[in-house]
Amino acid sequence: MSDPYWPDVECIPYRGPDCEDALAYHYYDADHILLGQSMRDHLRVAVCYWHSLCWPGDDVFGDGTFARPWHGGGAPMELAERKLAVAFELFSKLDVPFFTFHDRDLAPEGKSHVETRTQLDHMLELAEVEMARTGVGLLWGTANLFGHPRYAAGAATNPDPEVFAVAAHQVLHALEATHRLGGANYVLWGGREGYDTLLNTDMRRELDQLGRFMQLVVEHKHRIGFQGTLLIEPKPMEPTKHQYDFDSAAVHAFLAQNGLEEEIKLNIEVNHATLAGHSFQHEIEYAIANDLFGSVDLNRGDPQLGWDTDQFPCDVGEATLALHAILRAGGLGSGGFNFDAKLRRQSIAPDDLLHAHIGGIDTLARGLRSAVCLLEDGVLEGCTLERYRGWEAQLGHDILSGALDLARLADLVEQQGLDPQPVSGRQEQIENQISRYLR
Ligand code: XLS
Ligand code: NI
Ligand code: NI
Repeated sequence: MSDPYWPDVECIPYRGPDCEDALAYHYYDADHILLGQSMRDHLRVAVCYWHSLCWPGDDVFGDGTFARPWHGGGAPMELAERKLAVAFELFSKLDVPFFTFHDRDLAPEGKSHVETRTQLDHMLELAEVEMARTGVGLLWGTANLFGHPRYAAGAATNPDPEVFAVAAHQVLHALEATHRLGGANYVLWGGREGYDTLLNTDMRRELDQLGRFMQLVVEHKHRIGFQGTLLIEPKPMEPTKHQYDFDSAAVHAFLAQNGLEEEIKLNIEVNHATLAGHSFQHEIEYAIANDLFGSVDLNRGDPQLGWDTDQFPCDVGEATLALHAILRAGGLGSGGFNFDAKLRRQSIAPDDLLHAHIGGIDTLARGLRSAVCLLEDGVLEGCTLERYRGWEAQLGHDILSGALDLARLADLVEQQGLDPQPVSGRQEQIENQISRYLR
């Protein structure tokens, strides 16, 4: 057992908004009941293994800045074991119910496929012990199909079928690992499933390969009896110029084309929504409206930078509107809020990792409290219902039921002399009302 990384920190307590202690939750009171459910169960918070434990703080211009003791000075598997101990120290000190991981975060790649598998198995055994000891569960697992040079031209969409096969081997084991750890979901993020240039790309062929890959994963999920939800995480670009899973609508079309709408849902990431030119709320609402909502990665971009900066959330208004939509749709189900978020490279103090998560979780908790009040008072329901009231009357029914064809509809307009009058959308009034509800 290695030494604790935060020896002076106990489990982060809830202390309320007036407490001055920065190492405390000011809004996230895990056991507090809202709408008949604890905040813990409403939010299903997860900490991600990769940015928080694996990433050294490098970027395309510079080396790692973090100097984590478990990043060097030992054999790869020894470092993986040290990292696991710190990971569970972090999860349990933050008192979060879940974590998320890629296969390669947990165990490094070996010299052969068999060694890779054996190393992952060994780490899974240790993870099982830590999960039992701390009570931390797995929100989702995934496979890293973008880091190794073999995946430079994609995994499932690679021009070489041998790369497809190696990716399939990797996903089979990552899926089985997730199943073994009792994961609630399994995520497929198409990191390099796209193109850098169309000049050498056969798009039809690559989309067919991706469809086949997803069908193989679905079949295997059922074969092993994995009860969790399969999720695709849309992202428009980066690292590729264009990713096929561009946004929720593009993934929706892909799923429909491959008959997979009942099998695969969406993991919506805030920063990916904005990179695609949408708002986070848009992606959530689109997924809900099409029965595709699965889970959330709650990391934001920077309004002035056009890339995936993966920052911790701090916008209570944005969290409120997302939670409002999710609660109205019946809650997260097997999904959760995963902090797929990175520190800034200058945040090199050990406790920066704690502050970052505390702030993100408190932002989410404020969003939840505000959304619950909005819902209880029916603020948005009221004005939306009112706006569509006409569709509840005879004309609306007759149009949608098919009772009127185009010609009869046109006749009716003349016979009844229809003269609909514009009504106010009241956007500013609604915005003011929401702002009064922010907690
Ligand atoms: C990258 C993605 C990635 C997925 C998991 O932009 O967000 O972190 O969530 O592979
Ligand atoms: Ni993500
Ligand atoms: Ni991302």
